[in-house]
This record gives sequence, C-alpha cells and structure tokens, in this order.
Amino acid sequence: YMTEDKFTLPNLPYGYAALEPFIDAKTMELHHTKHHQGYIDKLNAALEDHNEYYTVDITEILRDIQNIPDDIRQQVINNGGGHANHMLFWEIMAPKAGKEPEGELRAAIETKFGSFEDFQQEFNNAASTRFGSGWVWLVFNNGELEISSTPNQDSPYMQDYVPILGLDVWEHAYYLKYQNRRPEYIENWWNVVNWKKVAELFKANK
Ligand code: MN3
Repeated sequence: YMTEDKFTLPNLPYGYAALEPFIDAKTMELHHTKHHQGYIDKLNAALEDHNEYYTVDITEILRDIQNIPDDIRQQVINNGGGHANHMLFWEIMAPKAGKEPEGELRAAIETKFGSFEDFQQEFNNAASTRFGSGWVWLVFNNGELEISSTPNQDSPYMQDYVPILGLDVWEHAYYLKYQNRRPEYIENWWNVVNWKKVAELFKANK
C-alpha cells in the first residue's frame, strides 16, 4: 500500500479559537491534533495487515464490524469509532451557529420529543448521566429520531443507527476549561451546534 491510502486527519472547517468562549482554543487544538490524530494512527496500525480496509469508508467498516477479524476488532471499534465520532463532532459545530433548529428538522424533533426544550432536556440528561467516557447522540433508528448514548468510542453505526448530532463527553473534550463541571460544558455546547449541518444530515438520512 501507499501511505496516502491510509486514514488521515481532516482539517477542521474553522480555526481552533473559532468556538470560543464556549470551547477554548487549547482544548480544540489538543482534541484535534492529539486525540483525533491518535485514533487515526492506531486505526492505521491495527489495519496494517488488512490494508484493503484503508480505502473503505470508516462508517461502512463500523456498520460491518463483525466482518473485521477477531484479533483486531476491538482496536477497530475503539479507534475507528474514535475517528468516525470525531469527524461528525467537528462538522456539527460551527462558530456563531445559533441555538435552535428550524424547518423540517425542528418539526420532526417537536413531533418526537414534544418540544425543542424537551429534546434538549432529555439530551442534557443523557449527557450528564453518561458514566465515565462516551458520547450522546441524536440518531435515526429505523427512520425514527432517537436519543442514544454509547460508552468509550463505540459508534452508533455498529447498532445500525445513523447519527446526525453527537456530543463528546470524554473529559478530554472539556476538562481544561470546565474541569469537573460537565453540565456547564453541555449547556454551553448548544451555542456552537451547527443546526444547518444537522438539518443536511437529517434530510440525507430520513
Ligand atoms: Mn474526543
């Protein structure tokens, strides 16, 4: 194989300071260049003897995780999941993104959860009670919107869900600025949710 066939770290669609004051520049830089890069490096290493996977979309690999050989499956779950989860995370945030969804997505959220506020409350609750490291998601499950939560770097694609919004509640995502105040991080994170991108993913997957 050639090195350019391996998984690589995508650039962020904005600068490291762009999500200030809600997410600080240092956290963004470390999160992107150390944590996300680390998952990619370990994913590439895990697949070294199975390099045909280097050119497969990471979400497809996770959907078909049972096809990955036993001896490397957990490494691919951890690091392929880490790669896919962070790819989505960077995309569904943006500076000055505004706080609420509109149009068809908003209507679907209201139908499912009662109101946007009820949805946020349920999502916040799932995020603050996720024990240890993990993620909280808004997913499609068989065409239905649902709030879901995964431990570690487990990907919703492994459960046949399609995530359209995700929040990283690993301490590395917030500890520098918020220390142990995860609920404050969660509350502030809504200020940088890129609802336009979430609406695109909603339309593409509904
Ligand atoms: Mn992370």
